[in-house]
Amino acid sequence: MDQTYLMIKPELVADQVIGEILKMLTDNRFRIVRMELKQLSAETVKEFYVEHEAKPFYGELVSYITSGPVVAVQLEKDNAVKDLRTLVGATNPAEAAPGSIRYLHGRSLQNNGVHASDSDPSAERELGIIFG
Ligand code: 3AN
Repeated sequence: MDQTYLMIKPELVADQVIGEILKMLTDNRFRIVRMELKQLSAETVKEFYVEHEAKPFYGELVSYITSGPVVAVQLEKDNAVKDLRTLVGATNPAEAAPGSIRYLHGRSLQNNGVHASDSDPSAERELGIIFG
């Protein structure tokens, strides 16, 4: 079965909307196989977002993701990566499809609520970094 990684970012954890997001996952037939409330270190987040290392927003991205605990979720479903990206919506909440997680819960391009792996190799890499 295909696997993917979802990360509920600190602002949504702080706002207690984890339950709503988990319900959207299970309503869409994702199976939660592992889940942890975790404070990530700067080292872990830098490695996780290494593809953005040269971008102007990298420093801010690292401080934002380490600003409080995230909920790290390993999910299983046929076509997990593609189906989760669809449920999550576009990176910019202003462009996310109505009903998607970022449409409902994202606030800005940076504070867009959740992260979802963008390919099978990314999912494997990200699950390895977060869960070891
Ligand atoms: P996605 O999370 O949809 O795969 P990426 O990988 O392009 O999007 O971006 C990773 C994270 O970096 C985003 N979730 C967002 O928090 C932040 N980000 C992306 N682009 C920008 C930007 N132009 N300005 C500020 N933050 C950004």
